Amino acid sequence: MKQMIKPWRHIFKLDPDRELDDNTLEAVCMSGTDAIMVGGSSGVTYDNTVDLMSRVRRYELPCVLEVSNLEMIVPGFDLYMIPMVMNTADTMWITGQHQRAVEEYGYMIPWDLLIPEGYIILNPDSTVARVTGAQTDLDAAGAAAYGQVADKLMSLPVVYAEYSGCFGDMDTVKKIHQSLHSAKLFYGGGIHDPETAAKAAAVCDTIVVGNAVYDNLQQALLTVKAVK
Ligand code: 1GP
Repeated sequence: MKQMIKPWRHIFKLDPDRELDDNTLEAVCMSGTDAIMVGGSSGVTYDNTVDLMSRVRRYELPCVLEVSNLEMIVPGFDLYMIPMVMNTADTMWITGQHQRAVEEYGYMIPWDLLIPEGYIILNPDSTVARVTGAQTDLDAAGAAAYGQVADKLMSLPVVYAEYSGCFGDMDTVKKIHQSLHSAKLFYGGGIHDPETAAKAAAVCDTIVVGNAVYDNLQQALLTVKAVK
């Protein structure tokens, strides 16, 4: 099952806390993207996660949950991505929430379906940076060192360079990518058209497109063909 993520080049990330009409959802799910990731940094609940999952389930593509709080854990996804924030001093976001989740739900966790992600949060103005207390003031070498901690010390299968809301510094992303040995690099942040998609895809394994779905659907859809 975990091999599923290997060839993924493109993912649309949908936020359960944001409205998406049926036509838009259909266009996104039929776009040729490799997977839908359900996740968000605020306002995500059990109810709105179940609702979005069941709507995505009408289509054949993989549907994965990126777990950012305990309330949103819903059974029935193909995979569960588990962020561990590399660049925070707040252990709640490294192992704290995870420990609570295992203590509470350990007996029913489908371990084979879990994929931990080493998150490197690089946009100081993003909600996720604020919520996790991420120390975003990193140069390329500093960010790449976190990538190596995730990959080589912690053996995490995915490193996620997260610029949520703004298009990042591609030199930094490239440096992270070059420093990884086994982990796959996901990049997300500010991809809003084919050009930004191609630039990001050139320096990572998998691009993640979020806001563009809500802001400019037609351009968002074009990001798929730009990288596949
Ligand atoms: C957010 O990395 C994703 O977690 C995608 O970012 O919303 O800026 O596309 P955008």
